[in-house]
Order: sequence, then C-alpha cells, then structure tokens
Amino acid sequence: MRLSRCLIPTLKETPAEAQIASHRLMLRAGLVRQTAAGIYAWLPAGLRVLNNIARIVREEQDAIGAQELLMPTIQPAELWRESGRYDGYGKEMLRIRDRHDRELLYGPTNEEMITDIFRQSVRSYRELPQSVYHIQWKFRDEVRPRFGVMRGREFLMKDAYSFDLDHAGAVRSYRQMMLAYMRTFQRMGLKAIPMQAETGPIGGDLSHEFIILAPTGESQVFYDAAFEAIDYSGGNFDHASDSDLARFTALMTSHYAATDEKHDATAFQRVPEADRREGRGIEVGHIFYFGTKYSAAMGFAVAGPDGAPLHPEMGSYGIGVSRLVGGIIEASHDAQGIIWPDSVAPFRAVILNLKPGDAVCDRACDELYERLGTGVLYDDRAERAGVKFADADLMGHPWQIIVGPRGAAAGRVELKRRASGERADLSLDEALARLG
Ligand code: 5CA
Repeated sequence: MRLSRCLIPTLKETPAEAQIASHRLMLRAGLVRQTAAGIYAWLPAGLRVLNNIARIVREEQDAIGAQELLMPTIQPAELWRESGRYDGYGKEMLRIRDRHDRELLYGPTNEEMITDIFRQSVRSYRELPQSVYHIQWKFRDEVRPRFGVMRGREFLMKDAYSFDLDHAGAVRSYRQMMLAYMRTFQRMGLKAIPMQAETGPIGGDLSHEFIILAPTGESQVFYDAAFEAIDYSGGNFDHASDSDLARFTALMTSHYAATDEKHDATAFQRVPEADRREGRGIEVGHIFYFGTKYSAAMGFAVAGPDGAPLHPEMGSYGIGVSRLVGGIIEASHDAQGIIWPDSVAPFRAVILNLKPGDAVCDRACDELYERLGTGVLYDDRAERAGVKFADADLMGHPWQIIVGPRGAAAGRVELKRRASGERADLSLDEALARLG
C-alpha cells in the first residue's frame, strides 16, 4: 500500500487521555480511534494486526481439532435465565429490548448459547467429545474502561467450549487447550505464564489465567523464569499424545507461578534467586473447567453407552484478541515507538523513498514495491526524510528499506531492522533476499 493513499493518521503529539504506552502508541501510530468510552474503531493498520493475531489464534485452535463456528453478538435473555446468570451478571451486561418488547442482551460470553446449540443438535455419547470456538465481539459495560483496548467495553474475544463424556476427557480437553494457548502466545513473541486462578462468574473448580509481564498490568505476579525457556512447538509436544500431555502438564505445574491472590511467599523462596520473576501482569487468556454446571442447569443430556442420560462435562476457554494488540505493544516497544514481532506486524516492511520525484529513487522504490508484493508499505509521501524515519519507527515495521538519491544512483539501499537497529548497505537484490 502507498502511504500517501492510506488512512494511517499518525500523530506527533502524545494524546493527553492515554495513560499507558500501548494506548499512546496505538493512537499515535494510527491503529485505532475511540468512538465512545471503551469502544474503538480499528483503522486499516490496526485491523491488519488484529487479523494477524486472530489468524494465529485460529491456526492453533484448528491444530488441536477445535471447530470454528460463529455465534451472534445479540442473545435472548431467556437462555441466561435458564442458567441462572441473567440477574447475577449485574450492570456489566448490556440489556436491550426489541420492538416487540422482547429482552435481548449483547453477549459478554457464550456458555449458554453454545449449550443450547449442542442441546438441540447432539443426542448420543457417540457424537462426543467435541470442541468449538468462535472469534466474536463481546460487550461488557465495565465501570472503568481504561488503557485503550486493554480494558474496553466492546472487545474481540476468542472463546472456545469443550464437551466431554467424563471428567478424564474434560481434563484432557483442558490440557490440550492449555498447550494450544502456550503455542499461540509463543508465536506472537510473548512470554505468557499460566497461573492458577479464581473461577469468578464463569464458575467451576479448575481455572488458569495466562499472564504476560508489563509494568501497567492489573495484578502483581510471581513466577519461575523456567517457564520462559520452554519450547511449546509441535516438535516438542504432540497434543494427541497422552504421554506428551502429561509431560506438558507436569512442566506447567512443577514451576512456581501465582498472582497476588494466590501467592505463597515461602514456596517462592524455594525458586533459585536468579530465576525469580516478579512484576505486574496482564491477563491475555483465561480457561475454565466447570463440569456439568451449564449442561445440568440447561437440561442438556446425551444418551450414554447404557442408554441412561448423561450431562456432558464442559470447559470454556477465552483469549483477549483485541487486548493482545495492546499487550504485545506493552511487551515490545521503545522510546521511538512500536517494535512489531514479524508474526503480527501490519506490514512486514516499509520502503522509505527519501526523495519522491527523483527519477532514480522512484524507479528503485517502484521496483522494490513490485517485487516485494503485498504486505509491504511504501512511504511515497512528499515529506522530509526525518518525518519518514520517525513515522517508520513509530509504526514499528520489522524492516525498513531506505532509498536515498545517492545510494539509489549506485544501485544501493539501506536495510534497517527495527528491533535491533542494525543497518546494512545492500544492493536491491541483496535487500530482497534478506527479506525472503
Ligand atoms: N467465558 C470465559 C471463557 S470463554 C470468559 O469470558 N473468560 S474471561 O472473562 O476471562 O475473558 C476472556 C479473556 O477476554 C480475558 O482473559 C481477557 O484477555 C479478555 N477480556 C476480558 N474482558 C475484557 C475487556 N473488558 N477488554 C478487553 N479484553 C477483555
């Protein structure tokens, strides 16, 4: 895309309303604009990041056999009366009446709706286990929306639901999902740590939060650095192998990790001092096992092997897709701006034409732009070089290809890696080869 024709409204000044780095940088880099308290429009570059994050989440859900579907944002109040959560959810739930005076709500989560869908469709134990997920907008009327997309009112969530015949099956689904989460965050360049958590309004007796470290996190966390060294990729753990899952679970539970609510100072002292990590944490995911809580309350039973009705055991599994955009920036930025990991960057590279209108510069840039194909941004604006450098650092493209008149005349460009600041003077062909 040519930057001169893009809706990427970067800002030089720091917006006064933004208290944390990711919020400031998302506004300054032209990723989002607020339209109402806690509600954001995703501008083209922001949407590209959001879609890249959603793609990684989707690939890792698909990889463990979860099926993608799409449930609506608007739900009938009736379903939530069946589970008993309609009144309990309180003011966080946005309640709506339609023209026939029927009560609706904008979904804050989907346990009731998915249980209803399974109740209508799945009749026999032979059809289970199954897991499903969707990536859909949620609304929670938070008292204090803040920190931009980190605590929004409207936000994008991946929520998955598992249905199993017995406790052992449900635990297996839970562990597979935990493995998928660690892989998902690893691919985004994040060090996410699973921590035992309270189950809150979702209910159940087993729950983990996935936390990344950032100074602006909402809770204090403590963990063993051993987590950061684990490689969760497919070669290391096969999600379909029970022994791999057991080895993975042993690793996740043998190292110390806790939020302040569950912190045990004595146990933490047993972690070697050099490996003790402590700081503020952002919750980017949360998983729950709650057994038959919803299937029993909503009368969902399948015929078991002996013909007797059986309430499936369930779990639900959330990832804050839009929160992750802010979370990744919190974990990866410097004084100049965002440093996007390659896997989620809106553009993998930017071409900086330092002298638009100069025939040699234009020709070199056009050739690079054409050969690099889509996914690359071309800064063809009639702006000073300083403005282009500052904007490129602010927007955080992993690579900058800098084309100036003197270099271009000699067939050379400068390639800069945003993360390390490393620069190389290369021919066009060499620069293209480096970018793969
Ligand atoms: N039903 C369960 C699992 S699907 C559930 O709703 N869990 S949750 O409440 O913990 O939300 C899942 C994830 O959504 C959280 O870990 C967090 O990353 C994200 N999230 C929750 N509330 C917000 C919010 N107000 N703004 C942005 N992201 C949020």
